[in-house]
Amino acid sequence: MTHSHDTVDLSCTIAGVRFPLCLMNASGALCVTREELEALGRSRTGAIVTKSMTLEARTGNPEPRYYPFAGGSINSMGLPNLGYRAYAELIPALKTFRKPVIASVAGLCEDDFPEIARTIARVGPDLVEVNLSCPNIPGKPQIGYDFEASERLIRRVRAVVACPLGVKLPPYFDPAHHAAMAKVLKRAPVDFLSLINSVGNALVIDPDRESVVIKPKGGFGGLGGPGIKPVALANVRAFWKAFDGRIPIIGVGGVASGTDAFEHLLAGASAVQIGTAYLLSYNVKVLKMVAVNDCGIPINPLTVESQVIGCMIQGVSWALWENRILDRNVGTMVNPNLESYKILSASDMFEAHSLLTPVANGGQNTSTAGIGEPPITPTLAAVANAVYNATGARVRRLPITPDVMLAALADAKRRA
Ligand code: OXC
Repeated sequence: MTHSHDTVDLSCTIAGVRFPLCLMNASGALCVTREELEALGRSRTGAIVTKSMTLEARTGNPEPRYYPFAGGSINSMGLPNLGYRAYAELIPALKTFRKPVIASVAGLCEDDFPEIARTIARVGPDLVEVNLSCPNIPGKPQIGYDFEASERLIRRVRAVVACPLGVKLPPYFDPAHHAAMAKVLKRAPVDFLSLINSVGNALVIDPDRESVVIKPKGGFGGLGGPGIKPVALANVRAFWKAFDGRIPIIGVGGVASGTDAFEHLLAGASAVQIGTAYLLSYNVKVLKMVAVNDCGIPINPLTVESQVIGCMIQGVSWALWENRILDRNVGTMVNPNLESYKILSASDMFEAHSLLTPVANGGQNTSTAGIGEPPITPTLAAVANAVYNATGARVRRLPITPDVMLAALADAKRRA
């Protein structure tokens, strides 16, 4: 990094490949589909990192499989991806965005890795990142914890890939393991390291529901977000030392601010990837809402205001979370329970104000006015309009989840 009078140069070079910016997405979050990858291409990210690809397309593990909470997130996505053939077709188009494309390669068994890598390397990604650390495939241990298997696998992939090759490792928690893996990586060898994947097989429990929060593997999943930053920094530092600073490291884990990224650079990283925080950046959050209603002269304003605020909560819940899936043949709702039918929770609560305009409604003194639907329905449009005012993107689908936001942003860009 260099600093001149009025600009900061945040470019970097990894294994001979120049990155216009040393910040990029981490493989996993919002980099599965063509739309998501193209959105990265249009964005200012320093590279486009694909979701880890497997031999066949995968829908991934059953829902719920991702759960954000105050300390970060837990996931057990189970490698949902389009399959390597689809990415082989996509990569040439992604290269037109004129920033490095990193193809992340995974597999369900050792033989998958070289097979995928051979084909993918031919379509010209700038770098290949071999994922040795997905914790979420039931019955498949993380390869990175088996040093012999890792070495065998890297050698086989190395033999079929000419471009810079790196590995995405799981976190290690003991210097003996850092040393053992560093030996493997020097022998194999690789050109760069991505450190770290999520902290595997963590468990988050919701005490109110007396239940784990994700379904696959009995609730065990990969931990991401702010809580894992110290573990990530320790791994970046340990491998930087083991290689005497002679291998480029991409730091991943707990990066949500410039300071977090800077800490990774201080630990020894040349670039930084952003996972959980990138996913959350497309989450729409309502911070404050004011509802103005005219329902005549309320006999008990407090009750009416409470009713209005309740309606606003329902409206925001509908706008941002509730996704009722109907069986089109019989018209019944097929979301089986509140695990797969999300609603607004206490932590999503916003500052809500109700203003009543106490005017006579023109009827006789005893006439009554409803205040049920009126405050709910416009709330949905108000949220969508606020999104439009903030981003310039019109959302026409509910609930406004990150994928809907991404599609709306792409649409706005096309129309511009
Ligand atoms: N790490 C991965 O390598 N993959 C994903 N999750 C994770 O934490 C996944 O798809 O499950």
